[in-house]
Amino acid sequence: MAIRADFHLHSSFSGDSKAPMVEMVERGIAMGLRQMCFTEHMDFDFPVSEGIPKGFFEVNTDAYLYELLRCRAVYGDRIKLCFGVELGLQAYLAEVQEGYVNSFPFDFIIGSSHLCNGKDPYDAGFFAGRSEEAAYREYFESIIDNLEVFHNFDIYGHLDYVVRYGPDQDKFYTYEKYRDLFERMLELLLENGIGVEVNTGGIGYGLKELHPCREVLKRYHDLGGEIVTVGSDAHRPADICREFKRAEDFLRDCGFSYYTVFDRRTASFIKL
Ligand code: HSO
Ligand code: ZN
Ligand code: ZN
Ligand code: ZN
Repeated sequence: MAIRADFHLHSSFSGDSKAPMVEMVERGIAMGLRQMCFTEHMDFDFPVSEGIPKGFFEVNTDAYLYELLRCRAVYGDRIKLCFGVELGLQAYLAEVQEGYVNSFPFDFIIGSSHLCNGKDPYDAGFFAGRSEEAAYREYFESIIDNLEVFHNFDIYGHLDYVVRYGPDQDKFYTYEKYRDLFERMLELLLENGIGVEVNTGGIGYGLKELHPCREVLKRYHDLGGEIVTVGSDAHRPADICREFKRAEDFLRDCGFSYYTVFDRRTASFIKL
């Protein structure tokens, strides 16, 4: 059985996507999906820079929900459409994040690290003047900082997102090098019932593997972790379900015989 739910999708309600929601939905139906969960960007206090004006990654959640409900009315007999958000986490924003997630009837919330101590790994400056390993460590440490103060989300998105942008990406990246940090991260995820996302979007950046790397997902499984969603992180119709066969093999190899979907913040499990 193929994976028939894509739980990480953007449309034009995200600052960095131009794709109309209806085009995403039509492509999802054509690909044979049974469920799609939109997870538009909501990154509070994202730094302003060239090409990123104030509020760029802050979804207009009312407008987004209105369009999602309209799509449900049109396509609801062909596909289940879920109301999600990708919340860009920063530890000092814990209260703002808590208020936001409680203000809308979300089905699913991804917590993601797009910033690390206020800096964007997407900018080359994040890596300048230090080793790649030092930059990756700072990023993983900031995930731990987030997990120590905020838990009101369902899964951590693309746990090793930072390697997309490193000078050598995942060429020299191993679980071993960051073992101490991953162990703490996984402990906090398990303690708080937060799952791990298999994000296939990194392949488009030239990575060898999906997010997170194999050892991280294996270790999450071996420690008793059960919540694993799959998402393409598509920002345009052509990327929906991208590398999903690979995600299926990856899940099996890490010990999972199912994947997870969410409805009204409640998990259910679908056999692979
Ligand atoms: N957060 C985006 C990538 C990015 N663009 C960071 C600018 N800064 C990933 O969807
Ligand atoms: Zn994006
Ligand atoms: Zn993201
Ligand atoms: Zn995303």
